[in-house]
Amino acid sequence: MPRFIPYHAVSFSSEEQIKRAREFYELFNRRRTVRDYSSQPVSAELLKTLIRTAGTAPSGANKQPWRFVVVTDPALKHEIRIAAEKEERENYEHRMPQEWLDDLAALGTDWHKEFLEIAPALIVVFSIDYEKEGEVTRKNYYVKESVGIAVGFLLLAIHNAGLVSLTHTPSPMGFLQRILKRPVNEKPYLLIPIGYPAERVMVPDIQRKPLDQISIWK
Ligand code: IYR
Repeated sequence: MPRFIPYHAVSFSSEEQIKRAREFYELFNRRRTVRDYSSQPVSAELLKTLIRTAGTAPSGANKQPWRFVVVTDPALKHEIRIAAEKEERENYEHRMPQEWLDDLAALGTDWHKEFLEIAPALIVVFSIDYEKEGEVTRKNYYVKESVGIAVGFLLLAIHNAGLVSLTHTPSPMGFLQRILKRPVNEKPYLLIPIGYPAERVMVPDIQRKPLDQISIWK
């Protein structure tokens, strides 16, 4: 028999609801991906709370198929940077088709990834497709969706705390499993540098699609 406990919704008047929804939107509409970091440290205490928030995400059959590996050790960050730049250089110079490079031109990205060393912390997110319990293999469900939602929560928690982040996707990412010594059932999903922006940081002038382009009402 499943065990159920009472759920108490947080309740607001409709005015409060609208105000809270607007404020939430305005706060997160200010979030931008930042690629230039200061080396100012972020406390472990703060990082733990941000990861706890990510861990509140819903997941397939509540398997919570994620692992957040926090890297602050300069030698490890250096090793990750060298390995990521090796792959990314190959991507930018040989593997990415021209159309992709053209699409990235507006963002000004290239294979140099200094931020992997300068940012005070990297959160490397791993997705877990299955768990071994002795001889038995138990698989997880909707792993990509679940981890994606958890990362969304993490990005909002980071922004809410006045920090900045970047969803970095070095490809292929196998080197993270090797450098961070994670088991074979943990697959690198995303690498998130986190910290404070460099002084006078600039971000690309990009626009968000308006509501009528992202929603359909019937
Ligand atoms: N992984 C590369 C390239 C890259 C790809 C996309 I799609 C972006 O939105 C940004 C970058 C990199 O991290 O530079």
